[in-house]
Amino acid sequence: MVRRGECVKEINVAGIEPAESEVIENAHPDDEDGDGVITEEEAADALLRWQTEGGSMAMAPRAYYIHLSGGKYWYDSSASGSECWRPLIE
Ligand SMILES: [Ca+2]
Repeated sequence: MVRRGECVKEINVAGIEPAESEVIENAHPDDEDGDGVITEEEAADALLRWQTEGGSMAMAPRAYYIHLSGGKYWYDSSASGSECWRPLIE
């Protein structure tokens, strides 16, 4: 007899590899979903915020630079300020 709530759970095949939506530590402030990738949209949003709302002058161009370098980045705790976020070249 099968009781309610005991149905077989779906196996998440995508869970075998790190999901792209995984939130990383020390995400760039302009990485809106914190997934370790600056998308074109996030880079554009960063530049827009910088220009219209007086956002960080260092962070927005950095976000755009990371986007142009492929989007992925890593956090270098030995650097300072916006330099901490470095493009991840694969
Ligand atoms: Ca992102």
